[in-house]
Amino acid sequence: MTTEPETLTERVKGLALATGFDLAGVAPATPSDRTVFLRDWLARGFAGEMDYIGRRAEERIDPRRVLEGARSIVALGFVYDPGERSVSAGFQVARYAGGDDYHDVLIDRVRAFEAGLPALADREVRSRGYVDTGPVLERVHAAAAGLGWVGKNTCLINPRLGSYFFLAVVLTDLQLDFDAAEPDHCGSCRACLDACPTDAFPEPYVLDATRCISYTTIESRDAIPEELRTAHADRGFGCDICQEVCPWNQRERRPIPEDPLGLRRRIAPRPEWKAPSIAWVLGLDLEAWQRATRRTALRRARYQGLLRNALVVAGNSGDASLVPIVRKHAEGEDPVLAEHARWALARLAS
Ligand code: B12
Ligand code: SF4
Repeated sequence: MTTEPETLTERVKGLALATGFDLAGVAPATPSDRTVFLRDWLARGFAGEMDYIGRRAEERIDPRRVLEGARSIVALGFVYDPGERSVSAGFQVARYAGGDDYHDVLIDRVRAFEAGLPALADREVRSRGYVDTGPVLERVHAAAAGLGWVGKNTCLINPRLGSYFFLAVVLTDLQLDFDAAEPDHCGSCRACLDACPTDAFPEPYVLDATRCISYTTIESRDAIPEELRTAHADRGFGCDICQEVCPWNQRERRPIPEDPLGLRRRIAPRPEWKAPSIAWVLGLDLEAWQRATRRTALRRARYQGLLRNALVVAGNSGDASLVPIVRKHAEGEDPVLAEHARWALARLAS
């Protein structure tokens, strides 16, 4: 039996999997109605304080402005959910955080992938790879590359693996064969829209980030809007609710791929972040916070942000034993923390 010689695209995808990624697909490096949708989203004010998105909007809309001569985008996926259910621990941390920061772990893999391209193409290759932080709409291109569909919760969902996976993209001047997009499998389901406690979806497929718990607890440097605080419940950093209720994330549907490089182990939450108590978080001084969040994605919320979130969680806990430590923050010098602490004390008293 003879085997067909592999195409360049097949070799490139093989390299991506060998580098440690679970999913790889290819999309054209062109704008689409989906990338243009960003203008609408920004105009509606849904980015909130995330000014960086608007600043490079035109690059996000057209990837050829990011890498001149770009022809293809290789979209890469990496499953992060270690298969453990979230523990309601007092202070809940989103599944993706709490271990080694995925940006650092995966950008290393992206660089290794890029380094392997010239040998496959037998020429110099121009490429630009990103994990999260580049001016690229990763979900849009990953959907076009067949890695999954953008669900009503705006997450990219793979029919086999669900949505608990990170994305990376590599823009390149290689002309590769494009994959077909995955059709939308949401159907009449609206579990995520109904479950969101802050009503962050003004309509299906559209997220108003300013109401999303992931934004209020990680991105926003402001006070958490008072009308949203109760709905935060025990969520102290990020939120997975719109993914937890999604039928495509039910365990029996989702095999966790092999992990020969041990990357998933590194990203999995460290013991102290699996079930942190509210009192422990509220008691962290700056030095202890630095130790506990070293090389994790939790750093993004900063010290003040994490304490602010913990005060909201404390206010929602109904746990009167927290009053003394909350009172300490109410009497502290930071006005944002003091205001959140006063709110928490009032809630605990009621
Ligand atoms: C800013 C940002 C956020 C913001 C805003 C999220 C948002 N939905 O826009 C906040 C802080 C809220 C956030 C939260 C989260 N994020 Co985030 N985030 C980003 C970031 C940096 C940019 C996204 C962006 O440009 N948003 C602007 C909107 C307009 O674009 P978009 O959502 O990407 O895509 C739009 C189009 O696809 C379009 N669209 C597609 N199909 C259709 C169909 C119709 C009919 C319509 C109208 C529109 C439409 O609508 C989408 C949503 O508006 C990306 C990384 C990147 N560079 O892309 C990560 C990224 C999207 N985030 C990620 C993750 C993991 C999360 C969280 C799960 C973290 C957590 N547990 O707390 C949550 C999920 C919340 C949610 N439901 O989206 C992953 C998503 C992986 C995946 N499988 O989807 C990414 C890709 C990071 C990464 N490299 O892995 N995030
Ligand atoms: S919960 Fe239902 S509507 Fe929401 S993303 Fe999943 S399948 Fe789509």
